[in-house]
Amino acid sequence: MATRTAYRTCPLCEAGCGLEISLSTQSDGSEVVDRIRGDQKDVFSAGYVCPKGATLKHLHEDPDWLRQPVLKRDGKFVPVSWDEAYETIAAKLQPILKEHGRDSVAIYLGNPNVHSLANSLYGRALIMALGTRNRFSASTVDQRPKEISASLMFGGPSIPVPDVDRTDFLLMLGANPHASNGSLCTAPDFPGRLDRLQKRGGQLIVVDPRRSETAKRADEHIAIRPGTDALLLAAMANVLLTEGLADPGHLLEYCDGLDQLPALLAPFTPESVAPATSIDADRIRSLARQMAAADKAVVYGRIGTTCQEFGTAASWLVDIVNLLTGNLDTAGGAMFATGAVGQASTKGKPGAGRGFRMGRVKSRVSRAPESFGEFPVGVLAEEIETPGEGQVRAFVSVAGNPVSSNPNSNRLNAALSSLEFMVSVDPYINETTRHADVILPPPTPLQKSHYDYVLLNLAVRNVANYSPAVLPLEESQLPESEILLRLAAVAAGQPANAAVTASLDESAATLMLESSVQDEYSSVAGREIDELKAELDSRRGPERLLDISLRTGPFGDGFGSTPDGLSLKKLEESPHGVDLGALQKHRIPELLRTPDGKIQVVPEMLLPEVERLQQALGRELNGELQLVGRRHIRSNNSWMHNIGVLTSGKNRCTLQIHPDDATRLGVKDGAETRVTSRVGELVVKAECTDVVMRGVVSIPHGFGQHEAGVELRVAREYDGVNTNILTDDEFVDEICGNVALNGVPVTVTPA
Ligand SMILES: Nc1nc2c(c(=O)[nH]1)N[C@H]1C(S)=C(S)[C@@H](COP(=O)(O)OP(=O)(O)OC[C@H]3O[C@@H](n4cnc5c(=O)[nH]c(N)nc54)[C@H](O)[C@@H]3O)O[C@H]1N2
Ligand SMILES: Nc1nc2c(c(=O)[nH]1)N[C@H]1C(S)=C(S)[C@@H](COP(=O)(O)OP(=O)(O)OC[C@H]3O[C@@H](n4cnc5c(=O)[nH]c(N)nc54)[C@H](O)[C@@H]3O)O[C@H]1N2
Ligand code: SF4
Ligand SMILES: [Mo]
Repeated sequence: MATRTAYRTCPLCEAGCGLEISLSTQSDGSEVVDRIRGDQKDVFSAGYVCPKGATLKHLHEDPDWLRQPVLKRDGKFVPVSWDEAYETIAAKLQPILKEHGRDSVAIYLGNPNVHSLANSLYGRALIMALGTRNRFSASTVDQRPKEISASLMFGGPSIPVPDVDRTDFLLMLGANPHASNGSLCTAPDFPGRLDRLQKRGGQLIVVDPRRSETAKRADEHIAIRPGTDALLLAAMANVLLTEGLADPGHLLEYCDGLDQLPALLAPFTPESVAPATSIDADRIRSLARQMAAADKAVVYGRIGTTCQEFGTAASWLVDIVNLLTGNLDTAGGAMFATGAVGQASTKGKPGAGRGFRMGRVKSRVSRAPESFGEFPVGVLAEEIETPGEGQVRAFVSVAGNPVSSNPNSNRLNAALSSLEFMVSVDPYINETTRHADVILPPPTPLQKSHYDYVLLNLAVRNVANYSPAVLPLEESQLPESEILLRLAAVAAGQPANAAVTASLDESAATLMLESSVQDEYSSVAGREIDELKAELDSRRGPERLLDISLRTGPFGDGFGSTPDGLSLKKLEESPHGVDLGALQKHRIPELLRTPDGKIQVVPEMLLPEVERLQQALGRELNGELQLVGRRHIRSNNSWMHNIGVLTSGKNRCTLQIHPDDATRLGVKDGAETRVTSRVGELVVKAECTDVVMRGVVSIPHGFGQHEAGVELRVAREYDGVNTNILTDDEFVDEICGNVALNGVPVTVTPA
């Protein structure tokens, strides 16, 4: 019988749904989870949950989830104590650092870091302690182009989100929220929000090379050739400008460079982009007119527009079309969320800032540009393979599975096996971590507290939601904040013990408070750090840092100056979350961080991109097909295929191919089919279906966990392939090196 109900935000994807978790007490006093369902009272998700939400129980009970560190001895992983694990790491890492310098160690941070409070707050401490330039993350197989385009335009990475709850017209490119639940747009029950948009008479138009689950339910699906979204958007902007439909509304006075747009986009007429995009010129023209005519309209682009050859240009043009149609920074358009943490107080902040720079440092081998302090993941393998000063000899992965998620997997796989030392902070022995010498496992999601430190800054409502851990740690486990801080201690040449990590934690809190009291616009400007620290009770670790962020944030209690404001205590008393209202319009100019306090409509860095786009107008395919990805509601990138209830049923890892292409190439439905790209080759079952347009094939990512040494008993058996064997580390969005995972040229033959 259930004896307790706990509430917890689901940390698995960006939607952040509220969960209601029923537990019962066993005869030995321990608790087990009986059931997980949507929390009807959650202020944001109101009971919505997808099939993955309930599997937090399965993750917690998964026998393959490591409960204590493991160390590789004679090629086999054996359990060891935390002390032994860290001693080994120190013994291996320190000599490499001493002999070859800080850059000889690379670090990769994967996607779950942004879904973990501890990692969002302490990942940086580890990076600083390592002191390497060779930093990588999943961001460069994901949203980096959007971060760059937004930073160039607005001076900082403020990314506008579509105001789905109030818009009348949503033009969605390269996103499939019916599977993904949305991204760079935190919106629990995204599908329900789209239904409501249509029910109130609004329109949803989906642009995608595949008739995705979202496209099927849209008012219209427009099939587009992969990689050509920037051309479509440039042509729409061109129509708006030439037909006198462009009107940025209240933003006009904050625009710098608007007058350059007409000449710049003149070559991109609907007629000129029609062949490349394979969208009718008349439809492009009417789409622009529809956007202009709608009272509240918004363009939203996601993975299909960022993980492609022209990701940065497409991301920029999404915001240009929103700007030109008067839909940027207004209700029902593209709006800026005000997160309760992670943003400084917004009161009274002037627009001017230092602006955005990238490429200050270049990677050693192929001179790829740094952005946000990271190199693109596409160059990781060559940094390991290429001898010479600065060669990467040791590797740290935290919550990442790059062998599965990064391009040219075979190459990266081989590179990782050549390392002198590798340590992974990860619960599983998978394609990547099997190469590690030591694996440090985090607690399960039910054993961690949660606040979505990063993604609530991209939500369609202003919301704050904290959940304490539901279940206690086992004796053999450590909190993930402690795991990361101990690793930081070792990297800094200090002992990995609780005294050292307590002092690192103290410094983190002091630093955070320092930057607030020194900020003249902060609610605690000029106050004493010790006085503020005294107010933080006995909190330590992520909870203390979160409390500081909340209290000094835009909705915070200012440590007493705004007594009704937010604090962690207030969130603890609100298990269903705190609703802070609809997104606020007219955040511009206050949020701009450009040097002149204006929107850079035509960032100089993008001028060569426009030229590159022009060259793409006349491009033809040499009889190759273009490979794109896809997601399924019961997947989560590469790491949840070990949960049987999520992998049961029909095989999902198929090559979708249009029946006309299949006939032409002699490919039979259900038959083993060979797919070859510049870098790799694999054999996969074909699924002949007209959901993909002619000339396009699709394979989902995250499958193919059969490699020797992988200890995932369910996932190993799944009949799937790793599509990133085909994706190409040299096929990138040139401006930032973000990998073009979509639109990869491939040939297809019967196997
Ligand atoms: N072809 C193709 N490739 C893609 C994509 C695509 O669309 N197509 N999508 C890309 C995108 S958007 C992304 S974000 C990347 C993701 O790329 P990655 O982040 O590299 O890969 P994930 O599959 O998310 O792997 C997450 C890892 O974190 C571990 N993990 C899970 N929870 C925790 C935790 O709480 N703590 C720690 N320490 N570890 C944890 C898991 O065991 C797993 O090893 O993949 C990219 N790759
Ligand atoms: N169930 C589930 N949910 C997830 C994840 C997961 O793996 N599974 N991963 C999470 C992560 S890390 C992320 S980043 C988000 C991603 O969330 P989404 O961006 O919604 O990702 P997808 O569902 O892959 O949808 C991308 C769509 O882009 C289309 N596409 C491919 N190439 C192009 C192109 O050139 N142009 C256009 N217009 N479309 C193109 C594909 O056909 C596909 O339908 O999902 C998150 N949520
Ligand atoms: S959509 Fe599913 S996986 Fe994502 S937060 Fe909600 S329940 Fe969790
Ligand atoms: Mo992602």
